[in-house]
Amino acid sequence: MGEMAENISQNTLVYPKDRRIWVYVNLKLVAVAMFLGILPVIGAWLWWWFLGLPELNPISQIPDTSEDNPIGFPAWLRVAHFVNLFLMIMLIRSGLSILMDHPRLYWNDHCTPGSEWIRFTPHIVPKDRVWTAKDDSRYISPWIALPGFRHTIGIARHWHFLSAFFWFMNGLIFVGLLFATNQWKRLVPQDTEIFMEAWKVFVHYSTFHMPIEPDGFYKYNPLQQLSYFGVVFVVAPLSFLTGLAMSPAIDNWAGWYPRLFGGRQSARSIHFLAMCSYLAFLVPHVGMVVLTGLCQNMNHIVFGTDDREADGLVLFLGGVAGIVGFCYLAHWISWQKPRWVQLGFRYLLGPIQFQFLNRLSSRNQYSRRDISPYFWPNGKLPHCWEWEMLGELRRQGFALRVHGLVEKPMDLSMEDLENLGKREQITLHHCIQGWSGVAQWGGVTLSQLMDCVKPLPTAKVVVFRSFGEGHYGGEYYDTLTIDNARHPETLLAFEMNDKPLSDLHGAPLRLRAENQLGYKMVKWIKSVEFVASIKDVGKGYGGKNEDDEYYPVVANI
Ligand SMILES: Nc1nc2c(c(=O)[nH]1)N[C@H]1C(S)=C(S)[C@@H](COP(=O)(O)O)O[C@H]1N2
Ligand SMILES: [Mo]
Repeated sequence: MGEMAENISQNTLVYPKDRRIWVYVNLKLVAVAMFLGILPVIGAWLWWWFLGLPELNPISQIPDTSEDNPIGFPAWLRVAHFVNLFLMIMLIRSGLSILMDHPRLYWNDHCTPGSEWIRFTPHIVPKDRVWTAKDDSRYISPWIALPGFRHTIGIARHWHFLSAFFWFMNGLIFVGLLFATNQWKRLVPQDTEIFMEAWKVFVHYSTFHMPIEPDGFYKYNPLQQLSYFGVVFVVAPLSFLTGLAMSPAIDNWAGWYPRLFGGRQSARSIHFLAMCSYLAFLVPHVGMVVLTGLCQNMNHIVFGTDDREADGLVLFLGGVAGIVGFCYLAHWISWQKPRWVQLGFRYLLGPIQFQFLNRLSSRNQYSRRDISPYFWPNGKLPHCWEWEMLGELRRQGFALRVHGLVEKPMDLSMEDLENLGKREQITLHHCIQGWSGVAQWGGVTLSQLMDCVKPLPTAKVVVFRSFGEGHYGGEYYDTLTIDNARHPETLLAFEMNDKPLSDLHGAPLRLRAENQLGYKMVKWIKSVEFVASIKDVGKGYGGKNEDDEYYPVVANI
């Protein structure tokens, strides 16, 4: 396996020897992107040479101090702006940790190695041996990412979703108050002339002619207005919507939803590009704030006043120091008190996960044509004799133990299971790390099994135990709530793409729970137990990954 010693607990800081991160992009794409980026600048220069510097509409420079126009920045706006800055930093830092867990971006849902348009790893996936998605994850420095290091996606996702939740709320309040007051007039274009005016300003900037700026206390210049509008009303909603398009519960419920963005992986790519556009916005945004009267601009957005003292700037720098302090605190909590992060997420956002996402049926079905030619493997093959001695496709000599809080505990052979009936489905698999793949699965539904063994009313949780071990050693297991076990698409699968399950993908039996992430879908299952609570198994957090890697117990986002 990879460069890192495998038998470590996540709390141990490990610097793998190979810490290379490099960006390998499809060169044609870079050329096209550079060309598209440079095109407007070339246009601006040509305009200047042949038509001269365009004259700016003088009205756009004169402050309009009439009653119905925004004057200055109210407190809610200034607070929302700062909260947004703070949460964006949290989102980007944790997002980078998530990205590095599957450091490849695609425009197709199959994620076949080599089909990515950009990768952040020097590795080319070897074809002559098993290379799991976990082998593929990269190290990222904690100076850049939260929590950083390698394969810390559990914690990173908790920070990401907690921040996303508050960021979304902050955004709703911000946009709501924009329209409840006259502040929307700063951002929303009111006639189409603004595009031409913005272009003229662009010609000025690109040819290094600073135009006379309007006082931002009253209004923005047209280019500024359009770019702020784009960030608030295009990039931000797009980030949110593409984020949702990565959820297994949503995608397997409404197949049209991820297709709006070109599929689940395109949504992930767009999510990443949206982050890039924020950063691309941030550079000129901060640059212009500095160049066009730093102290005055800072007073606008900090105190809501229009004078030139330095106190706004000073308080803002204090705020930035506060953010840096919080980043350090978040890093410390992530490594010293990771359970707090896991449980913080569970108690704050778990109820939403249960109320909305968990109820969606995974009714969306793909067709055989959609089946992925490549399906990333994950996990370690079992190496215990009970599994190794099983005959013919691991089916002979196998008996599934079904026990615990049930009326009729049973040992079921593969034949017994097949005789219960078979359901087939073609669905999109979502690994927590970021990759996906479409496959056909055939197996017996958990409902059918439950009808046989008759769980007692006290049984609330179903435990699936594996012959295999977890990433950091010890038996791999995971749990489903009784409700998720009853979903019609929850299967004990013995077939993948019309063939008996292979060793790599979980022979003889593996779980399919289509509204959940991949780590819930235990492979190489040896037993199914009904218990009263997740507290009754392992360390009590709901599964091997939940225990060791602080993954969430409900995995529908
Ligand atoms: N026993 C066991 N089951 C496991 C895992 C594992 O490590 N051990 N990994 C899980 C994860 S993270 C994923 S994404 C899926 C991957 O299934 P695949 O290898 O068939 O693609 O299996 C899940 N089941
Ligand atoms: Mo996974």
